[in-house]
Amino acid sequence: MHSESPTTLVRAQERGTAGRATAVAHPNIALIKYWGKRDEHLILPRVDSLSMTLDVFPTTTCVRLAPGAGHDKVTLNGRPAEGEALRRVVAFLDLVRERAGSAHRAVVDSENTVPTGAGLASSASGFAALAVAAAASYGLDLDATALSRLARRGSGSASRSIFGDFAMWHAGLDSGTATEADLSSHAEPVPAGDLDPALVIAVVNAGPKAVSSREAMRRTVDTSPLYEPWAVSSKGDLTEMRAALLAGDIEAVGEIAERNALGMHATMLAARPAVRYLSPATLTVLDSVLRLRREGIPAYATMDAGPNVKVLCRRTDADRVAETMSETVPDGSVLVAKPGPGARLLRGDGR
Ligand code: 2P0
Repeated sequence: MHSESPTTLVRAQERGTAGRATAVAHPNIALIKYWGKRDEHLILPRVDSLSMTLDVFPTTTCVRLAPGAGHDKVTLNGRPAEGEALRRVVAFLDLVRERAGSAHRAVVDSENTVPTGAGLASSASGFAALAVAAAASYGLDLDATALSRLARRGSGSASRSIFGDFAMWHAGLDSGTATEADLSSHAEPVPAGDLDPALVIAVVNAGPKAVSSREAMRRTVDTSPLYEPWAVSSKGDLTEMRAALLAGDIEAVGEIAERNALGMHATMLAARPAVRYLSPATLTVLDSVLRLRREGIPAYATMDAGPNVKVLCRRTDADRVAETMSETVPDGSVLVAKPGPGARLLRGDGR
């Protein structure tokens, strides 16, 4: 497990070169899902969520201040960013500039190692790395909690990728001022007992999604009669999940994660019009997961805003589970991930 303490995570002035910093962050997969916002501008969620940060597919992002430049220059995987992707990065930099009292534009260069079309979202690792690198390059000295809050403003799930292993993102205070709500909504590490988990990722379809998760969440909250009941039951799931993690009980962790994810998809299916990310291939994989369980292997599925399935199991069972997944989706690809580290600055700005 990765026990990087928040206080050692980032001291921008010590570890970043003034005006330039490079950070690395990994994606995370939620075991208790974030689905639904109560404030779209501040990205405040309706529910608490809890995730495992992965040890695969880091995003590495360099932010360099460009005094005198008239606009930000953003490159994603070697290509100039445009459209919505550019708009979101510039809006995020505006937030950092406002806090730093700086008017300098920046040059952002981000490399994401998720294989093209792997069907894994990169916004969590992307905005976590951007938050850490941008804070350091603009001279903001933020602790891990403040970085999590900042990363949240780029993409909700990025708040969790600031931390390694297991992290819980607090929905935050629902009463009081916007500032109080903002301050109270951040992730924190979650203790786990003797648990040696793996997530076997079965990529059944690498194509782009028909409905963005942002739009799908909005539609679900606005129109699904199942949303509120799921949000209520998710509270109980989270309490039980924390206890199961602490007890190192992989069966309980898996059962809770699976029911929470299926419930989230049920809310979408009941939205008007319905949002359906699960494909026939997804259901075939879910059948295989059930079969593994009948054979005595604790394996449990979770799905996000897409058809791909992540199967939680013991690390010692990961090869067997991966083999079964490869047989189940011969045209897909299968990857094995384990708990990974939190976001961090690279020393000496090395890349
Ligand atoms: C999660 N997902 O908890 C949930 C489960 C997808 C399904 O977080 O609008 O890209 O940028 O805050 O973080 C995907 O949502 O959404 C997501 P925004 P984000 O991982």
